[in-house]
Amino acid sequence: MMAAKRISKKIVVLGNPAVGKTSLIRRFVIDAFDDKYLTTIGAKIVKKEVPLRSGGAKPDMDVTLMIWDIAGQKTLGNVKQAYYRGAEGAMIICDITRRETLLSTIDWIKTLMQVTGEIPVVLLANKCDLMDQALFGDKEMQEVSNKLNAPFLLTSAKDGRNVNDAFQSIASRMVEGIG
Ligand code: G3D
Ligand code: MG
Repeated sequence: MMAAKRISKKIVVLGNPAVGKTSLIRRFVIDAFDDKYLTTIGAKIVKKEVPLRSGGAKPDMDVTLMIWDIAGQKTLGNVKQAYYRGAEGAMIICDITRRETLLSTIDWIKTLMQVTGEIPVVLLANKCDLMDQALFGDKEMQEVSNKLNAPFLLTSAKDGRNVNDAFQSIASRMVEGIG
């Protein structure tokens, strides 16, 4: 059996303040870089390897995700271009309890793609453990998902629902080169 091919990919995690970006990354990542990797552009970078196994249909791959998190509570306007540069995939997060966070996702992705061009994106509606407080549902998610050409998942950094699947999804889309 051939060894899995190893590749490394930068992804950026985007979305309005307090949607749960850092919490989702923490839930997913075990192997975190030290805080000294906080860059001068205000990004915290952690890495995690994601195994992609197709059961023989395609070659196995181990994708090391270099996951860039926005440090602090930066908004779209003051995220530096260097944060986006070189990104090969993006996770865009909104919070089901705040409707404006869903609408903002389109602006985040536009700004990103002005720097990166078309890259694979996954849309996450986080805090799905708070479904009783949801201010939008699948229909609105589907509309934004279509606009962004990105699949969407309901996630919870609190109970862990779909967190692994979300990172698996972006990893496999990047490897398949789906724009
Ligand atoms: P950010 O990195 O996008 O700014 P954070 O967001 O990860 O810092 O999360 C912001 C707040 O939302 C935190 O609460 C965090 O605990 C909470 N949160 C994140 N994800 C979830 C989730 O899936 N479910 C619930 N219920 N809460 C979540 P605090 O109170 O610490 O500010
Ligand atoms: Mg954060």
